[in-house]
Amino acid sequence: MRSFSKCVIIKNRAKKSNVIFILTPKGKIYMENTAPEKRQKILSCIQPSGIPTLGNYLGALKNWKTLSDDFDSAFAVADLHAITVRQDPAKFRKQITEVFALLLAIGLDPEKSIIFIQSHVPAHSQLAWILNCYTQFGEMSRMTQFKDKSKAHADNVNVGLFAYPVLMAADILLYQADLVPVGVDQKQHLEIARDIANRFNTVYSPTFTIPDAYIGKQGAKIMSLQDPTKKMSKSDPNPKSYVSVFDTPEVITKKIKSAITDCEGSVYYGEGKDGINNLMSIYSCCTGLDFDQIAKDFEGKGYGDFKAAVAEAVVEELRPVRERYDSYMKDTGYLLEVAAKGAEKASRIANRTLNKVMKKVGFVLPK
Ligand code: ATP
Ligand code: LTN
Repeated sequence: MRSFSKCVIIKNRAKKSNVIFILTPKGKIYMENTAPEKRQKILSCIQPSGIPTLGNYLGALKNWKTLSDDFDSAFAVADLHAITVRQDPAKFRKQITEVFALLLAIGLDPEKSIIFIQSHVPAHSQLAWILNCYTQFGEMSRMTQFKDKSKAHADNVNVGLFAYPVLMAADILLYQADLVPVGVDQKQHLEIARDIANRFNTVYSPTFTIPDAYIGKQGAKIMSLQDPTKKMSKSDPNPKSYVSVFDTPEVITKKIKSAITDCEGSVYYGEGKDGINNLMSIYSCCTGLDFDQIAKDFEGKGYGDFKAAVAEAVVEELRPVRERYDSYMKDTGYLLEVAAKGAEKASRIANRTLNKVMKKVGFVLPK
């Protein structure tokens, strides 16, 4: 061990390494360059299957922004996933651009995070095919999202809808993600991604990082405003059931004021109070107040006052996102440039993993 009189550590954020200066008792100065810190990686995606809701924002997007400061991060618009239900081409094209603009509007920085469109990186489809062959029919049949969506789209129960979690596993595993920030509805899909990764690693040798879901304490499942036993969803045919992130303040206020509650009239978190519980979760995410504090603040006040406060908090939470979004949408050329750069960076990482996988399986790689 070396003794020293003084030690100064300078963090090199760009190279993710530390330079250590050591002053010895004899007055000599040593400099050491530590190996780059291995930053953990996160990846997540959102489907362009409609205008994102307050549920997407509080359950996922808001956490993406927070986590992107401390992790190596990649975020994508999952357009390939979205075609598991039929999309109108013109509307679909518009939605992909809108959701991409939203990723910038929530504050993600394309210089710090890789932000891309899933279909621009062919490795996603390629790895998904390979992983299909390491996934059992039985385990896919248990997926609750598949069961729900096949009921909702009974005329189009396609193979893509069935294999949806395998494509999601490919998204995650290509980037060797340690953490995947999602809403609670995606927990089962994360478990399958872990199972597939473990299986592949066991059949061959360690290839994939085993990912963990990151589910926020609050907002992990925002419920429908019209049926608070159901998840708020952007593809719900009833627009009153969700607040869209681009709704105007007037529309947000109207939707929250007409949210289904109960007839008890007192604000507290409790069993059988799904509507109020949901509004309390929304209010808590937007203000940072916990449930006890909210109940205290609204003691003796009715649902009218509470809903007005929730509406105001949501309007203020979404205002800056909407303003930034409006300005990004004025320059779709810029958005496409950012998407192209993002796809290039993403492809570099994804192809590295794909090549590794192909070699292990025994494919002959092109020269
Ligand atoms: P669709 O309704 O088209 O199936 P979705 O909104 O349920 O879409 P995605 O767009 O793929 O699904 O979701 C993106 C992220 O938002 C995921 O991490 C998902 O878990 C999260 N999310 C979706 N709905 C909610 C919700 N109601 N509450 C919390 N998080 C949610
Ligand atoms: N299935 C996800 C969207 C999604 C995703 C991913 C999320 C597609 N690929 C990879 C996390 C990581 C959903 O939220 N419905």
